[in-house]
Amino acid sequence: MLSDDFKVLVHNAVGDTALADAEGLEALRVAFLGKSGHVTLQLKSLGGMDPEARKAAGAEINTLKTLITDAIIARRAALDEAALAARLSAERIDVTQPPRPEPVGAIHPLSRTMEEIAAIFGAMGFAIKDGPDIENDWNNFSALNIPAHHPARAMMDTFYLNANANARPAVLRTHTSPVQIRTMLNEQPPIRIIVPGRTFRADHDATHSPMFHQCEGLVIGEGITLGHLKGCLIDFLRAFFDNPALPVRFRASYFPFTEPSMEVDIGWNRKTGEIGGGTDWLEILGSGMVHPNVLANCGIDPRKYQGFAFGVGLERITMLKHGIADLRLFYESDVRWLRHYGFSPLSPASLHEGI
Ligand code: 2NL
Repeated sequence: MLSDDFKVLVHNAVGDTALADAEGLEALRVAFLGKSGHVTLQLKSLGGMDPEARKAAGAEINTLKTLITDAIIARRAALDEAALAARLSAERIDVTQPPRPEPVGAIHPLSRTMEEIAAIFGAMGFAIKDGPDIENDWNNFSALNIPAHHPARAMMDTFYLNANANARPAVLRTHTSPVQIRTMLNEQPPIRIIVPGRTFRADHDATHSPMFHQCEGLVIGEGITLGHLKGCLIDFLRAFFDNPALPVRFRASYFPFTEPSMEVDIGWNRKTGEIGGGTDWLEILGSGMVHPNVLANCGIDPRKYQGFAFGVGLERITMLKHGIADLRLFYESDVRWLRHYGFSPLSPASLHEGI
């Protein structure tokens, strides 16, 4: 027979579960169901009873065991649910709240100019090429018909790497032309490419940086003429400066790698700085028909193929287009300058509504 004490103990404990927290609940579980808990001890005492009594007592102990076990499980579930509800309400987020203003980055004016040039020449069917900053002197000078003692090759003007008497000198490219040389060596005409990129010259003052940017262009095909060069560059300049009536002038000049060579000027007003107005001329790029020696150096037969090329300084046209006065600020990574002169990353360059 079970003692009344045990029954009272179980019924009181079941009442206590309603009040217990997680720790109290665990203490109750150990006190009744643990190795030497009340229920466990009662079950052990069955061994000393005769079979009839054992049957009746066993059934009763198990009923009481189920009572306390169920009460503990139910209370634990209620405590877990309350803890979850408390967390959910403490960590609540309002997904309908409008976003706080976040700082938005800006596209650097030089990057913007490169994107605009890519959009304009892309529409004319040009591909974009790039190549290494470190070149050999054949790609940078010799292939371009630049003679051995030309001033551009002097240590004063060009950065040489590993300069010693035995090694073939490596140079930081002084223009992007070596990429066009590589292209002519590796591909057959027709060729229609632009090459934007970093270039280097040993020059440093208010208007010159030792690292600057250029974009050169090259068109090679059968029957390419000066007329193609003029049409292409007039279209480019009018699109870039967003002025369909921009005056453009071609003026005879000299480069070792082109024959004939021409400098290209645009109309402006020297007093106000306005591009397209006034009666003054401003030099903007260099161009010419590719010299037959350059074609031959690259394995292209100058009797079969002709071409034109041009080169433009990106800092200069960017400063002119946007009224930027100081070249040095291009490279200072000053976010205040960038916020002022930079462009939204959300409206990339396109010809959709003019550049
Ligand atoms: C300038 C002048 C120019 C070229 C660059 C070129 C490249 C090859 C062959 C022939 Cl591979 N020409 N490039 C031609 C004429 C002028 O740039 O004053 N740039 C800022």
